[in-house]
Order: sequence, then structure tokens, then C-alpha cells
Amino acid sequence: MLGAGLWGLFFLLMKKQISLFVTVLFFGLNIFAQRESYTINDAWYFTKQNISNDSNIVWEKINIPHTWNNEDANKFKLYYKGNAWYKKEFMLSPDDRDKTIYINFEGVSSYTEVYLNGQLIGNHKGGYSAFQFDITKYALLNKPNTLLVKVNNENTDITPLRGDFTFWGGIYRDVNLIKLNKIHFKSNSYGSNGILVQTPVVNNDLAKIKASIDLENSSAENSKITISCVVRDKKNTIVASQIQNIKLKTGTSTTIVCDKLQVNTPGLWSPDSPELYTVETLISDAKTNVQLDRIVANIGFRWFSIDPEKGFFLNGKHLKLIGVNRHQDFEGLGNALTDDFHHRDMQLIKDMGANFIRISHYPQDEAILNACDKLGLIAWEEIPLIESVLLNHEFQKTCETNFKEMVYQHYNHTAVVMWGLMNESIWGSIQVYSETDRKPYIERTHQIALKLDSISKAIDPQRLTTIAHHGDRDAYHKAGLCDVTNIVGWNVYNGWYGGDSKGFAETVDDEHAKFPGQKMIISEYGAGSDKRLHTQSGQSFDFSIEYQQQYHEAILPYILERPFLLATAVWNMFDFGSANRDESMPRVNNKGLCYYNRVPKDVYYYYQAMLSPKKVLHIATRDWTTLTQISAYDKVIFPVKVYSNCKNVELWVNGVSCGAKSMNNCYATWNVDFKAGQNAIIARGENGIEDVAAVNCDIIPENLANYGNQTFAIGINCGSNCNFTDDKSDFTWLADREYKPGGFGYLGGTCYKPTDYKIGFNDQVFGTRNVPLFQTLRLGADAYRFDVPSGEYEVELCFAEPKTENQTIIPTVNVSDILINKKIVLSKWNIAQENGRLFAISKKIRITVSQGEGVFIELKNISGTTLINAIRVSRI
Ligand code: GCB
Ligand code: CA
Repeated sequence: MLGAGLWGLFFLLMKKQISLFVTVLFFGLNIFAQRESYTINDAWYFTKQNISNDSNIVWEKINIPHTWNNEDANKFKLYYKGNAWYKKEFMLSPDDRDKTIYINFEGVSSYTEVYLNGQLIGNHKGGYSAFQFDITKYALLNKPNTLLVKVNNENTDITPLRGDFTFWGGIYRDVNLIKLNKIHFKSNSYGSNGILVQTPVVNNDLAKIKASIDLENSSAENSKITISCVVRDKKNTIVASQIQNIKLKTGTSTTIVCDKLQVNTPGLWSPDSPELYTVETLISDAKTNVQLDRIVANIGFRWFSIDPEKGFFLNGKHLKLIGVNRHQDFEGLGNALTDDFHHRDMQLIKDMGANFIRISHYPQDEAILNACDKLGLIAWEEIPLIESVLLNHEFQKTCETNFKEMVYQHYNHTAVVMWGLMNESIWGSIQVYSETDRKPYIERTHQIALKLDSISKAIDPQRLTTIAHHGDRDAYHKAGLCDVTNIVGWNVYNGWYGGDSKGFAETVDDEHAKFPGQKMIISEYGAGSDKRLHTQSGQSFDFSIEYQQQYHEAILPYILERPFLLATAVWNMFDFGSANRDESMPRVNNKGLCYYNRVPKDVYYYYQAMLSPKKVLHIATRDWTTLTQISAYDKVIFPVKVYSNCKNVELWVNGVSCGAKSMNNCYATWNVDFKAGQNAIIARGENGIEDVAAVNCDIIPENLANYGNQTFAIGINCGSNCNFTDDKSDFTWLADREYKPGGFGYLGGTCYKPTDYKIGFNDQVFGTRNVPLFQTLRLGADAYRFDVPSGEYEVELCFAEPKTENQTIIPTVNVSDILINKKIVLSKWNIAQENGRLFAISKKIRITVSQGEGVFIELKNISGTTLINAIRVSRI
């Protein structure tokens, strides 16, 4: 079926060769008056000063991508949100006289005003989509053009109004100059490139392609043009084409449709085989055949369906979608990233074995969408309509515009299967307003959802719509928000924000039983972890690496057992910046399967072993390579876990086999003997696959007398189940423990737990890097005792009093006498009175320990309760 179209094209190409020869002779190389597009990221000037009032402007010379928050938002909740200015000079050549010139911004956060040579040429609301302006009539040839861009990241009337991530301000994606022939593909006002490709029919035998093409003639003459659409397969062979001749009057634009394109027995696109075709669209002069404009899009052929019981089907086959959410920022750089960062992220996601990505919570760089197409990752993309809305009409309009921008700009990406309308959309309204006051907000949210859904169906009828809700399920059902979209997404945090991981299964089963027709995605689930915190008895909200592993090892099997969960996405693939957040790593949300700098955590390999078709064998000790353990012997028994999709794995430690184990849920754990110092671990699976790791072990004797004359230091992380390691000094503070004669630990008291699922408090403690050490504390302890040998010691007592608000467990005034070996060292000690709250206090006291007395630290309560956050006893 290489019908008339192809022959037509063949002749066209033949003819073009001849005319090409002719025209080259006459006009030189200028005849390829095609689009020219290049970045203008270089040598901009930046200032946060008010350039209209201030006469002493200090401009900083920078390159784009750029954000002005890469330093302050990593430190402060109140990072700079306000206006800033960017300035850039660029030249155009006299040859640009006959061209239409656009300036294109791929992403500016989040309100932008663009001035060229002193004139306002346009503005844009929204920090995550591209926009462009026609600058032809303002541009100067052969003279410097001055571009001035005002940017603001306050988001007072632009979504997101709120959200658990940093609103990095700046021109943080590429800026392009695009020069077009006067006759060209015309971008619509939502930043499409002028060509929208659909596949209205795809099956095993046939794929039909429909391209809708926007054209503009801004030349002075009426013209006759030829539009050709050519589809090529992966070997670059032409498989379909269509040619149309049209007349386009001067000063007009039009839309034409190419819908005669079809491919027999198409190679289908899927995560396992992401086969892509190209659609090349050309405008040429009908008389001379000179090419005027050209755009090439990638396209894949696939079809999909969803079923409330059976889940997702791609190309007629069941496909469980399992993947991750992705935020775009990177440690120390904010959102100002080049494409190589985006490529690496997507490769990491693919290599983990995921087949699904929720591009959250906003449209991302074109590079992300390209990677999804090429790597085979099915995508959900959404706009950042998060937590709350404004009631005014203008706000709604902006949301609609941002939504259309996303759909039009990423329309041609095969990977995208669903458009997300909003995230946890009424959570903020519930938090902020009373039951009655929130009503109009919830109603407006519903109204916006209906509108966005209808926009999606009108522009892009083949794709599905979806939405992500938080755990207050009744509220969303009551609001009608579960009845708008094709799919309903739930962010389910049992096992983290309350309850345990079993609750995850209960929640989704309950929802499914109540609403059996609902097509359900788990749009988020996750747990935080901090590389400095380790335990052998993890619990929710301790931020230990081990609890996060345990959580995911429990949840993923629940997901796999439930076909009605058509897709799931871990929150989050990467740790990310969230300036409002305190917790163990202030300014960071640490629920990533990888660290903020993209190094995978061990738990990444659990997913890889479970999901990836390739052989995986990973000794899961990389997050905890320096152990400090207590032992009565010269060795410690320590559980070593291996993640693997091998059947059996044998483990060796220091050259001795610990035996082979069969993998269950893609892991097994060996209790091995570690000696003090370096320990070498080897794991071997089938077919010669092996992994090698090293763990350094420091042993603290159970009986401290065994230290003899050695120098040593023992730290206790009071009120915590976790060891805490200072990642700069490498010193480890051990999990709190009860005193046993000969050893060390507390006498009396309780561990501070504000709720049954949290340990310690989450507010930031200032004056320290070691925030988690100070967030956990022991309440009402009578004493700590260390049965150390006699000698000279330094005792360090660490305190941080929590803030008074919501103080249900700890009294607000706490005064105690603190004694060491019966001598008062801190009398009538009132931490908050002397130092304020949420501040790290360390008192170091020198003492001489004589025979048999050890270090006996008494906390004698005067009023309120005694509290202590950490203790270190060091021999000097
Ligand atoms: C959510 C939000 C997401 C947060 C996440 C969390 O439900 O949608 O933006 O970052 O929870 O970590 O709390
Ligand atoms: Ca502590």
C-alpha cells in the first residue's frame, strides 16, 4: 500500500534534485531558507535589584540555565521570592531581514515579562511550560538588541500556590532564537510547534496517522505551497507520505490536516521495545520546490485500554505499570540543569526496571519527554495545580492556559498516556479554612477539574485523564473529584504518615471494594531516609535507611498482588528540595530511592531486582559502610542483606562462606561475623554473577573495662532507635540503650514519641549539622551510667528543647540539676531559658574518674521533666 502519495513524493524528490541544482546556481546556499534555531543562553546579566528605582545596579554575568535560589533555598525557609531581572544583548544579521523571528523560553519560574529594545513584547504566567514571542517588528538588524526579562517567583496568583517543593526562581531552561522563513509552521498561542500528530487507529495490522498542521504566510505575497508529510521507520525507510498543494494568501494562516498516512503491520511501541518512527513535515514553494520549513517529530504506534479489575493493557496485552515520580531539581543546583542531567535521571529510572513515570508535579523539560519516548517509559504528566485554588476567574484561566500548554507542547510524545489535572487539590483548603469557609474552594476545585478534563478530551481525545488525591478519601468523593477523570490516583502513605505498611493494602482494598468501577493508580507512596541514620529495628519516621527498605519490601508485593492497581509510582525517585520541610534533613524531602545527587540508595536495587529483566545482585551495605557496634567478643554478628533476582546466592565474609540462601521477595539476609576493621564481603549468584563490598567495623566492648588504657569515645543518640553518624567527622552516636552493669546506658525515662508513628520531633534544630541527633530525646531519665575505667574524661551533654506549640507530652518549663559523679555540673538547668528552643546546645565537662566509679550522670528533676538529646564520653 505504498500508494499515490509515495509516488508523488518520489517525483517531488526527483524534481527537487533538479531544481535544487538550478536554484543553487542562481541564489547560492540561501535557498534553504529553513528554520534556524539556536540557544541564546550565554552571557546574560542578572540582578535582584529594582532596576527602575536603583541607579547603582550591580549586574552579575551569568549563563542560563540559572536560578537565584540555589544557595538560599538550601538554607532558609524564607528564600528569596520576588522580582529579578535578566538582560542580554544579541545581534541579528542583515540576512535576517526577510525572516520571522521568535524568542522562545523553555521554562522560566514563574512570572515573566519580556522587553525588547525598551518595548514590552509580552508576558507569561507559569513556571513549567515553554512560551514564545514574535519579535520580528521590534528587532534591529546589524545593531545590538537589548533583551530585558523581569521574572518573579512569588506565585501569588499562579499555580502552585503551595506545595511540598521549592519554587526555584529564574530562567532555568534554555532560551532559543528561532528564525523562520516568512512562510512557516505556525506555533499556536500555547507554544506548540505547529504540528500535532495523532494515531487515530493502531492495531497489529495497521496504523493511521493524522497530522494537523498550522501554517502562516507573513510574506508580502500570496503563495502556492506544497506540504508534504513523510513517515519513516527505524531504518529510515519511507513507509507513508502525503502531499498537498495549497494557496496561502499574504498575511493569513490556516490549518491543514494530513490524514491519509497509514502504515501496514506497524512496529509497535512498548516499554520493552520502544520503536519509533519519524514524521517529517515540509513546506516547499510549489513552483520552485525550494524548501521553506521543516519539522521532524518522533512517533510510536501503540494503543492502550484500562479495566477496573484487570488494570492496564498496552497493545492488547496486560502491562502492570510500576514506576516512580520525578522532581527536576538537583543537589546544590536547584532547577538550573542542562539536558545531560535529565538524560541521566531517565536512564536511572529505566535501568531500575520501571516502565512508568509520573512527571510530577509539573511539566518538565522536553528532554524528559524525549527520553520517555526513546527509553520506553509510559508517562503521566500534570500541571502544578496543588493543594488549593483561588476563587477568581483569572486564576482559573491561567490554570487552563498552563494545561493547554502542556498538552500542546508534549502532544507528539508517544510515551504520554495520561494527563494529570491536579494534585491533592483540596488538602490546603481543608487545612486552612473552616468547614463552611472551604466550601466555595472545594466547589471551585471541582469546577476547574471538570473544565480541564473537557479541555483534554477536546484537544487530545485519545489520551486518558487522571488526578492525584491525598488520603482524605471521603472528602474527594464528596466533592465529586473522583468522578471527573478516567483514572483516579491516590497518594497512600500508610506506614509513613501514620499506621503501618499493612495499612497500604487495607486502604487500597477498601477503596476498591467501595468503588469497584474505579480505575485506580497509586500516584504516590514512600518513606524518608537519611544516610546518617541506621538501625536494626526500624520504625516509621525514624528516617533510617533500614526502615525505608523494610517499607518498600512490604509494599511492592502488595502492589504486585493487586491487578486492579493499574499503575503505581514511588514518591520519589530522587531526594528533592523542599524549603518548607524540616525533618532530618531540613530543606530536603528525603523519600528518594536515590540521594539528591542521584547516587542510588541500596533500596533502589530492591526495585531493580524485582523489576528488571537483567540479572541483579547487590550487597545492600553501601548506605552503611562504617558500623559502630557493641559486642562482648572481638567480633560482632551483623545482618548482611543481598538484593537479587538470582534463585540462590552464596555469601562470603573475609574469605569464609556463610552459606547459600534462596531469595525470597528478591532478598535474603545472613547474620555474619564482622571483625574490627575492614571486612570483605562477596556475594555470588548464578552464571558467575557476583558483587563485592567492604564494611568497616568499629567494636565497642560490652564490658567497658576491656578498654584498659586505650583512648576511646562513646556517644549515645538519646531517645532514638538509630545510630547516628556525623557524615563529616564519621563519629557514630549509638542508639539509646538501657544500662547494664559493666556497660553503659540510661536508667529510667522514656523515648520522646509525639505520636505512635513518630519518634522525636521534626522541627529544625539550629546551630548544628547533626539535626537528627538533636530531634530525638529521652524524657524523665534519672541517669545515664558508663562503667568506664579510671582516667581523665570529657563528658559532652547535648540538649535541644522542642518548641512549645503543640507540646502535649513535654512540659513547657523544664528545670533540673545535672550531676556527674555526685557533683553538680549544671545547676537549675533550664535549657530553653538560657538558650531558647530548637537550638543545639553542647556542654563539655572535664572530669577525673577514679577506680570503680565510672561516669554517673544524674538528671534531677526540679520542675517539668528531665530531657537529654545526646551524650558522649571520651577518654582524653
Ligand atoms: C504528597 C504530595 C507531595 C509530597 C509528598 C510527601 O502527597 O503530593 O508533593 O512531597 O506527599 O513527601 O509528603
Ligand atoms: Ca537524640
